[in-house]
Order: sequence, then C-alpha cells, then structure tokens
Amino acid sequence: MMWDKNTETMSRAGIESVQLERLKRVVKHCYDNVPFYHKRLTEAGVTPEKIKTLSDIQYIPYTTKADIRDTYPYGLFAVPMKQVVRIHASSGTTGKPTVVGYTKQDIETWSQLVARLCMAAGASEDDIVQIAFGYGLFTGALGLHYGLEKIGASVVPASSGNTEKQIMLMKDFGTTAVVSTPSYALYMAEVAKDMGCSKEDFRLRLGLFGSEGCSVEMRSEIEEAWGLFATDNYGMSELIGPGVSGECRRREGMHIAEDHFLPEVIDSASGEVLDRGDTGELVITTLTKECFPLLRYRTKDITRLNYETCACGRTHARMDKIKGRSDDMLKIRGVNVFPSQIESVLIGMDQIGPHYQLVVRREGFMDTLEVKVELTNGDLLERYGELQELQHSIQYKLKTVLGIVAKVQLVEPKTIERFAGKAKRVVDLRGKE
Ligand code: DLL
Repeated sequence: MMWDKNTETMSRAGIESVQLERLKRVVKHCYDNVPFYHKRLTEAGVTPEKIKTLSDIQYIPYTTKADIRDTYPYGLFAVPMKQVVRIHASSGTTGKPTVVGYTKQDIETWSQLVARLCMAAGASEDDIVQIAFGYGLFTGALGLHYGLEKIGASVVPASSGNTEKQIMLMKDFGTTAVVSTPSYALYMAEVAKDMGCSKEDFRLRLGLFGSEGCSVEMRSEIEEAWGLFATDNYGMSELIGPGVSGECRRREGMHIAEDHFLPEVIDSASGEVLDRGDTGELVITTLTKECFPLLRYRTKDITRLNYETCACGRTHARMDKIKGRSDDMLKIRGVNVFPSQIESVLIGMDQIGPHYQLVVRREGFMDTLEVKVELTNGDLLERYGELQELQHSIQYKLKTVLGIVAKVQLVEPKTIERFAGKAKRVVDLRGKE
C-alpha cells in the first residue's frame, strides 16, 4: 500500500523536475529571508538566479551544525515568529540544544511524510499503535503521532519509560504496532519476559523503529522476542524529524522522500561530492520547509544511495542503513571502526545477549578497545575454560571484521545499562582519565 502513489512512483525525470523547481524556490526563500544565508550565498557568489540546473547546487556552501549553534536559537528561521506554530529541539550531548521551528504548512508536510513511511512499513487504519518515544522537545514522538493519525491508525501516546506500565498497556489495549528506538524495544521485551509474559500475550505485528542504528542481526533479535516485523526509518530534527526516509516491506534500503529532500553523498574529509553508489556522508537540502530550510546540510551520517527502482514499485532513491556517524567513528590505533560493525559481530552469538558497551581508552600512546558484553547465562562466569574459549572466539571474529584486537569482557546478565531512548553504547575515555 502506498500513501501517495503518484508521487512515490514518479519517473526519475519527474522527480528531478520537481526537485529543480523546489530547489530554486528554497534558495530564493533562504536568500530573501535568512540574513545568515544571504551573507553566505553572497560571499560564495550565488544569487538565486544562478541555480538553473540541479547540478548548480555545487555552488552553494555546506551548512553545518556549528552554523545552527552560532545562530541559536532562532537565527535560521525564515518566517516571522507569528507564523511559527511549533518549536522542537534536540538535546545534543554538550551545550545548547538545536532549535527548529514549523509553520502550519510544515506540520502538514511532516505529517504527510510520516504517513508515507508508516504505510510503506505496513501500518494501516486497522492498527493500534503505541508510541514509546519520549513526548516533548524530541521530534520522534509527535512526528510519528501526527503521521499515524493521518493514516487513521489508533494512536496510544504512551511516551517512553515506565516500562512495566508500557507492557501492561500493550497487552490490555491489544497494541498491534509499536514505535520506539530498537534498543528500547529490546529492553521492553526483556522486562515483559521478567513479568512472566510471553509473546502470545500480545497482538504486536509491526515495529516502526528509528532514531538510532540497528543492525540486521539486532533486528532479528527484536523480531524474535516480540513476534513482529521490524522496519527502520531515518530522520533528524534539523531536517524535519522522522519522515526523511523509511523502509518498505522489502527492507532493501530506506526510501528518501526525494520530492522534499535532495540528497548528496560527500567525502567527509575533503567535502568532495562522491559518485552515485559510493559510501560517504549524507548531505541534505530541504526542498519545501518554510520555517527552517537548510541548504546542503551536513548530517554526519554515513550511508550510500541506490537509485534503482525498488521491487515495491517506489522510484525514490533508497539509502542504506546508517553505517555510523562520521563523529562516532572510532579511530583506534589508526583503524576506523564503526560501532555498527561490532554490533553485527556480537548479535547472533548464542551465549551472549544483545546488550553491549564499547570502552575506548588511551594507555600510554596506545588506544585500546574493550568490548563489554552480557552473557545469556551468568553461570558461565564460574566455568573458566569455557569462558575463555568464548572470549577468544569473540575476539577472533572481531579481529576478522575490524582488523584490530579488542579486549573482550563478558559480564553478568542485566548489568549493562538499558535505555528508554537512544542507547549510549560508546564510552570514550581518551584524554579523560
Ligand atoms: O532521531 C529523528 C527521528 C525520530 C528519526 C524518530 C526516526 C524516528 P535527532 O534526535 O535529531 O532526530 O537525531 C538524529 O539520529 O543524525 C542519526 O545519527 C540518528 N538516526 C536517526 N534515525 C536513524 C536510523 C531523530 N534509522 C540522528 N538509523 C541522525 C540510524 C539514525 N541512525
């Protein structure tokens, strides 16, 4: 089922013509209404008239998170405050949040985009959908909420946390679809089990997961625990929130709403635009946002684009699951390591559970990586020989995939921290000890 079949199956020429018309419009909107962009574009010698083809986008400088920070809180808003009907913000790890605004039309666009991805994932008006993202400044909960209402689903705004109550609601309300981070879905499954529930007690059939990465291996683990079909969707507050891209039932990449977001992939280090099909940092130009338009925004997320028409019939480009963030990439003894690579090694091994933590330290001049992972059965800690054998086998697998030796520490079940939102799995202590 498609929410907007005409748009979702448009020819490439059709998509590009919509993109060009909208690109011209958004560049003019930024130039005319945002002093920051007026200055940036002028300095780069770009006037709106200079954009005649899609490839003219190359003349526009990139926008970065630092630009948003420097104009905190409202410096990049392109409409007067009286037209702003909603403000969201993402917390970030340090300092001030990133603030974004929406006009009435932006909220409508956003709802349409989320409706698209929910339907592509298989949600419908017959679903009872429990939203277990935190309501508040975070875009995840309200974004999914409006989109799911749009398709007519029955939305349960449970919010995140309070896990036992969450599970009670899920059971009593006959929830058929759940919205959360993948790590929280996994944690909820663990709590449900502890409460003596089995998956037959629930009517869950679909998971709409996003906001953080999830390897295919982790996805199988969640599907197995809940007996549901899991899909992945991607977005970020600056770009709109959820609604940028999402998987269809084939799960061969997340379809980008290309009529609203113009994607490019660049080399993070040099800033050079890469060829189609190469892996690099995703850069997005928002084509229709009124309040918070962004030109060539560097997302720092690493992915690859595929422009082939999907077997589902959708023609919009698909992006691979996010490989990691360029600033999340761990450089250990000169080797680039993405946490997602480690996750795919760990998940799926019988004797260890899906909860892990990566600790990076500097010892002398050497970086060390310690992979802490929970055993499924704590008794193994007493059986030294078996424990060592398992440790070595994990170490060997990690070495094969990463090319470096990591220290493996196997710990008691349920001793690694759980999260109700995005999981924080990397602890980088370099320069802090
Ligand atoms: O996480 C928006 C969102 C909410 C998307 C709900 C999907 C569902 P932020 O809090 O601004 O926005 O975080 C954005 O999260 O740059 C990625 O690094 C990461 N991220 C988001 N979705 C995915 C995903 C929301 N499906 C940042 N896979 C992004 C991997 C993701 N990483």
